[in-house]
Amino acid sequence: MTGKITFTMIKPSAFAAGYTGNILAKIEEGGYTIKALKKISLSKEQAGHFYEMHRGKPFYEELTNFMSSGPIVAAMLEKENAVESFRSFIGATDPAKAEEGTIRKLYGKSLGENAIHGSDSDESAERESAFFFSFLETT
Ligand code: 3AN
Repeated sequence: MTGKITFTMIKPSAFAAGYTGNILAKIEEGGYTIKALKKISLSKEQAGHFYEMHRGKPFYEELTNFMSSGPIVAAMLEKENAVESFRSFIGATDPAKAEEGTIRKLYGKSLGENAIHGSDSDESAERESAFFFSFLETT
């Protein structure tokens, strides 16, 4: 049984480029309901906490520097089979390999600056949503 909730972030490069409106519109057109939404800036320490599972990997420094380089937009989304469907909806991690028409293909620049995040499991979706949103913000 898979859950109905996933978590996403519009990354600093996509926010700075002014793609937020287009990306949110595409997400809604894709059938995802926005359950919670906020624009926020992460400190490097907070970004490090969010990406804890990648600590020690070669790209961890680059990733946490980038994710704390400017505002992001965080959202909790609802749809059947949310995690899996949203990951294919946004496209492959590397925008160069992402399917035509996906958010990462349209708005991503590189493996690091790939426009948008999508949770990789129901457990991650829950943890990541709780990282950004309180109970009151999701009801
Ligand atoms: P995804 O976000 O598609 O689940 P992961 O979990 O492999 O991808 O990686 C987490 C984040 O780390 C990605 N969103 C991507 O921006 C970044 N990342 C992954 N691999 C690299 C890399 N080789 N160089 C720079 N950033 C990377």
